[in-house]
Formats: sequence, structure tokens, C-alpha cells
Amino acid sequence: MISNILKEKIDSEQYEKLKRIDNPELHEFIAKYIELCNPAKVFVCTDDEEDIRYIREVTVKNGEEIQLAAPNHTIHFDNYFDQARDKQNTKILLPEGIKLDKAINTAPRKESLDEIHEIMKDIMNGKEVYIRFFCLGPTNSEFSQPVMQMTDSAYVAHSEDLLYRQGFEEFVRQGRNARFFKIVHSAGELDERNTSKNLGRRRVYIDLEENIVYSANTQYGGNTIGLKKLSMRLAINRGYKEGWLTEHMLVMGVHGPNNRVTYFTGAFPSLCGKTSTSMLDNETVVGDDIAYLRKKDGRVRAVNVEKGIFGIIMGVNSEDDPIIWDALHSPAEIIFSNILMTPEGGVHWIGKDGEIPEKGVNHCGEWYKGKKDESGNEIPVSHRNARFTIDLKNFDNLDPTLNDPKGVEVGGMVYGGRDSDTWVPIKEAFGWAHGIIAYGASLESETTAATLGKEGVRKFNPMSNLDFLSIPIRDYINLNLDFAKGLEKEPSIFAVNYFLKDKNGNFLNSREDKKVWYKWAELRANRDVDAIDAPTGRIPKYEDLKKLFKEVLNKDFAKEDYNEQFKIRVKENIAKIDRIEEIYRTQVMDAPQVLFDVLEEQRKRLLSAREKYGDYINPEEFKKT
Ligand code: SPV
Ligand code: MN
Repeated sequence: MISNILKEKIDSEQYEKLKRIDNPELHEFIAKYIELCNPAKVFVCTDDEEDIRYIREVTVKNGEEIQLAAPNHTIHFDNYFDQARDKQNTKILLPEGIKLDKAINTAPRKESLDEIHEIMKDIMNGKEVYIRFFCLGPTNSEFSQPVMQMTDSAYVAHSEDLLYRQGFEEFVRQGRNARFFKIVHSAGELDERNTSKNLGRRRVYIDLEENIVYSANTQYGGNTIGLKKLSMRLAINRGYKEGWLTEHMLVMGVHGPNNRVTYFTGAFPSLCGKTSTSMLDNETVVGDDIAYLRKKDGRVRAVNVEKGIFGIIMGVNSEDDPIIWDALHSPAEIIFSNILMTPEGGVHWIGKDGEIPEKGVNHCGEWYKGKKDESGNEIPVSHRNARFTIDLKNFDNLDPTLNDPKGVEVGGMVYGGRDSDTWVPIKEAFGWAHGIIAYGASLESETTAATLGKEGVRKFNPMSNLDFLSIPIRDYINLNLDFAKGLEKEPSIFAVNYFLKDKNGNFLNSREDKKVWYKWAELRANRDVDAIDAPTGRIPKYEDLKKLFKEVLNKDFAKEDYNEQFKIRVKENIAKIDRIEEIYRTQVMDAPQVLFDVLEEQRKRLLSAREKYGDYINPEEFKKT
């Protein structure tokens, strides 16, 4: 029976909705956190448009979002110091006796649960809590993962509407069988700008034992949108036990000859072009951030866990990102966050077309050109991590398979990071283990360099998933390696590098060149073209790229450019192997031997090439061998 607390605290209309879900565990959980967090009001959100509209309207009424001049467009601000994922205070709670690598932030389970329950006591005082039900992945599918979220932020609840598939009816359908994730979030006390005030008590705690995530005293989406990076950590743990993958990956359809569509997944660390890759204008988008991958009938199949985009807005302009640009200027429902709102109710961000307005309101409050922060640094027109939230249904390039319960068959997987001097623009692995180890598990990304030409600091980020790992790195890599077992057809694995620079620090490629790389990868995944066996993988032949550059971009691809971009940089590649081996030896618990073997083979290939051709090798040398 539904507990008495629920009956007491929830008015009868809301209570009747909850009663439709036959799941005592769910009711008990909700009762427990209503009692602890002590909200003034409870709203249960079903999949009905009326309920969803209620939340949308509250966001503006309670000031968490401001209506802009354009209909359906609103803006939300997070606290000036709450603009990104809080890695330091995001912790996996460890039961006694379990260990994770140093690179994964953890805390002892029992003490941390006590702490978070203390922080959350009465935290929703005077506020309304929204109880929401969603489904990660398509509904009615092997991939479906139901999630229940309680939050006192209408902004969070509204964002989730744009980003996730409604799941109330899925909960009703699954009843007592639902193996759901539970997220409890409170923005905590708000200041006069309606942003979280008690950032010193900001916490994101992940309890793998009970599949619960607690998030407190924060509003930034990456810390609060329970179905995004919070559920991702629970899903990685669940997938590990069951043999499927949760990846920080886009999913896209790459369109080849004769109407062939080959699906690709792609992993990139944040701010490395993942969203703009998923939105390439010749292709179709399935998802831009998180994918579940499962094996079915000897093939790898993937789904987009989400159905919307929480994308970085910095640098979006009409020329480089025409599709996103058009969507942002359409009447679609959009939440902008942490950009500039002009006095006329317009918006501006770093890198947008047109003049920067003189003044307005942004993530720092009242803003004017030249305004400085407390440390004397000029505050830009928008935060570098400022975002837009929008449902994918607003994109003409949306792939028709988005909600297919079977997902899409994966033909290729791509790994890429910010790398100024080592990897060629695109290469294909010799096979599954080589790709997983030498590309995925060796992924690094550079922080942007302050001085021209100077190298950034490289950050190790296996599969771009390090921030979200809830299992030992060793287990995660083994899970990836073993994933190929029993496959009839392995996806081809590629590595891309959009950020290669010349000696003077200028990029060697233009942003649109990536359109060509994916067309080539599509041909390779179907074995339509040959490639050159270089020591670090298979690279494109000049003739194939020349043809594609002409077809795709109407550009003449010069031989000198090819030679420069695709030359094998032996010294840098060996230095990278040294770095990666050292990390796996010293910072990762019991890294699998196969990892060292694959890297050693690659080193040997590089060394023997160096003997013949020197440190920088023209790609066509390998054509002759
Ligand atoms: C990322 O940082 O990888 C994002 C945004 O996709 S967040 O929701 O903050 O994780
Ligand atoms: Mn992401």
C-alpha cells in the first residue's frame, strides 16, 4: 500500500497519478525524500501535454527562466561559479572493500550518504518538487532504461522534457518489474537572481548499490539533469554487469554512394567538436552525446540515450554550423543558458554572427563591454560553456531511426581529441583491439594553449569517458575489448584529429574538412576503397581524398597539403606511446597486458619505419612497401 506520508503530503489529484504506477519501491522512495527534503508542494508529471505545459509555465513564473522576445525561447542563468560540471564534488560512493582508480573521484559510501542526507534535510523548504518519469533510449526496447527524477528546479524538469523521452506510461507498463534509476536533486536556497546560493555545499553523489544519484546546491545542467551524466554513471556500472556499453558518443548516419547509410558513433571529450560533427550538413543526426551499444545477431547496435541536445553555443555561426544556426533562429522551444540577453530580449554569444551588443544581462548579472571580474579579467559576452537546449525533432537532418527500438547497426566507431601535433586527420585501426587500445584507450585532449604555437596540456581521457566511469578503468577497457567477441561483423574503428597545427600554430585543416573524413570512413567501413598501411593505422590514399574533396567541398586538395597533413610524425607518436604506457603503469590498477602488447607493437612499427625514413615520413612511402 502507498505509504501514509504520501497521502498526507500530496494533494489528491497528484496522488491519483502516482497510484497509476504499481510499484511499492517507487512509492516508498518518493515518500522518503518528500519527508527528508520537505517541499511545500508536490507535482507529479505524467506524459500529458497539460502536465508538461504546467512545468514550462512555472519556469518563467518562478524566475528560473526568462521569456525572450522570440516566442518559445527562454534564457536561464546559473550562478557565476556554477557554470560547469563540478568534478571535485562529484563522487562515486564506495562500499567498504571496493577500490576504483585514483583518476575516478570517490568517497566512502556510508559517511557520504550521511553527509548528503544532512545537506538535503529540509532543502526544498517552501518550494515545489516535480516528480518526473523518463525513459533513456527508445521506449519498448531492449535498450530502455526507466528513470525517476525528483527535482525542485522547474528549469531542470523543463530541460528534461526537451532532452528525454517521456516515461510515465513506461513506468505504468512496467509496474513492479521496472529496474529504474532514481535521481534526487535540489538547487538548494536561491539568491536574488534565482541561482543556487550555497555552492560550498554543492554535491553530486552516485550510489551504485541502490542506483540513486543525489545532487544538491547546483543548477548547471551537467550536475543536475539527472538523465544525462548522472544516470550515465549508473548505466556504465549496470552495462558492465550485463555486457553492454554506455559511451560518451554521438551517433550519426553517414550517407554513402547509392543512398547507402552507414551509422557511426563518435567519442570526443567536451569542447572538441562532438556536436558539430553530429550535425554535419551532408549527414543525418541520431544523437550528439550519449549512446548505449549492445550486440544483437552478431552486429553492434546503438541508440541515442537522449532525444535532444544540450549543446555548446560558443562559436556557433551561420557559416560553420548552418543547421544549428537555423534551429536556433526557428520558433522551436529553446532554453538558452549563460549567454547574453539584450535589453530588447535578443541574445548574443561568443562567436555569433554580428556585432557584440554594448550591454545586457548574462551569467555575471548586468554586463557591459569591458566589464571585469573580481580578479580583473574581462568577462566575455557569454560563458565558454554556455549552452542551448532543444529537442532534436526541430532538425531537418534528424535521422529517421531516432526512436527505433532496435537502434542502428554500427558500421564505424570514431575517437578524437584536441591534438596539435601527433595524429593524422583520419586513420583506421588494423582491427578491434588495435582501435580500442591505440585510439580509444589512448585518447588525450589538450587544454587550449594560451600562447600561439605553444602546446596545451594534454589530459588523458580514455574513450572520452573518464569523467563518467563508475567501474575500474581496467574493467572498462576489458569490457570494450570483449565486446567484439561473438561478433560476425566488427565495426571499423577510426581516429580523427581536427586540431592538427603547423609550426606557426595555424590549423592545418579547415572546419569543413571533417565532412570529407567521414565520407572516406564510410567508404572504408564498406571496403569500397583501399588504404595505406602506416605504422599507426590505415590512412587514406591521396587520389581518394582528392576525389572526395572535389565532390563534397568542390575544392582542389593539393598534394602538398596531403603530404603535410598525413605525414607520420614518428617522434610525437612514440612520445605519446611513452606517456600512455606510463599512465597505465602508474595510475591505472592492473591494466590488461594486451594494452601494453598493442602499444609495443605500434612502437616497433614506428621504430622500424624511422630507421628507413626518419622522424617525419611522407605518407606515400608506405604505399611502396
Ligand atoms: C559534456 O560536458 O560532455 C556535456 C555537457 O555533454 S554536460 O551535461 O555538462 O556533461
Ligand atoms: Mn558530453
